[in-house]
Amino acid sequence: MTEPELDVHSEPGALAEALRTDVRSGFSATQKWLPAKWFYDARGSELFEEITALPEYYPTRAERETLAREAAEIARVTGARTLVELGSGSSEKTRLLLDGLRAHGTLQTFVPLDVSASALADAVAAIRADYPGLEVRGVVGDFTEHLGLLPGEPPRIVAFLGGTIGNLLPADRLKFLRSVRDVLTEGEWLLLGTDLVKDPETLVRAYDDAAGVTAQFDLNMLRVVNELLGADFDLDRFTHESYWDAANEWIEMRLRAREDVTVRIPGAGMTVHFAEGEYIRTEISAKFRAAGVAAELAESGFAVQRWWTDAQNRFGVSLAEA
Ligand code: AVJ
Repeated sequence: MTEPELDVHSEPGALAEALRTDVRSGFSATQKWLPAKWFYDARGSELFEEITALPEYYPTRAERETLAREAAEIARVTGARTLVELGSGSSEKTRLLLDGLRAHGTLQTFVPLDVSASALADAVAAIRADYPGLEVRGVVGDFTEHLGLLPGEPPRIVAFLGGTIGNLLPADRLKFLRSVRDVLTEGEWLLLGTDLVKDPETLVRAYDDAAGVTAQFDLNMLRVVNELLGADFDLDRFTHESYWDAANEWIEMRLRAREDVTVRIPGAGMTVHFAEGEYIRTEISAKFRAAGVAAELAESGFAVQRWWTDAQNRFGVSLAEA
């Protein structure tokens, strides 16, 4: 192996440290919550891959439809030499972009960045095997923190797919888009996937599937807290819910206590009480309108050059220039 397996931008123990900070602040808030990134240990990343194949979970298929149709156009418009993918997970949809950019003849380097080291290692190995000659530089990190460290020759295209931007609160979203804009030079690119507002029933079912995979995914966050902070969450005492917040136009995932529960969390130095019916907000997944996406991109210093959706108008993809 001539290249390093992964660049890891965190010290040993930094993960538990970061979770401790989030648990302390999230569990002392009036409305208890934890950031969605804590779903994604090895098990959580596997469960997410399962979610993407569920009949109810349309975003992955809808986005793939657009990327398959437009990959050649994306390559033609951007002429990118480097593809950076933020929150890449398994990098499966990325292959459509890699194929398009390779066929165009400009692509040299692929930089997948993900918080899950295990998911990233698998993706890096698979892409290296299937794309000989492509330089693959996996980066383990949080896309809200490690953007300054991205390698690769310009022009770069940063792909942020899957609608993951919807997992950030609106204020953090803008901060994040500006930070992406700041690491790019004029003439570089952002490819952004955004799930779109649609009827609430479709949205709610996408986050509460009949097979219960999303429930397992949601509950996995409590298991992560148990593992990293030595907590004693009993997963059977919490139940998964998907809720459409019409005013904010986002889906919330919630873990609701079935009964009064007291949880010891030694790694955070706290004991937390949940009253029966009280819930932890584990994720927001904002849904967008075309005009809103364009406005946020413009406000962050991007010029939107293309906007595409799937045939059923479920999911939007923007190509924006720095
Ligand atoms: C990480 C944005 C792709 O919000 O739809 C899937 C995560 N959560 N089911 C989303 C998720 C519950 C997902 N993304």
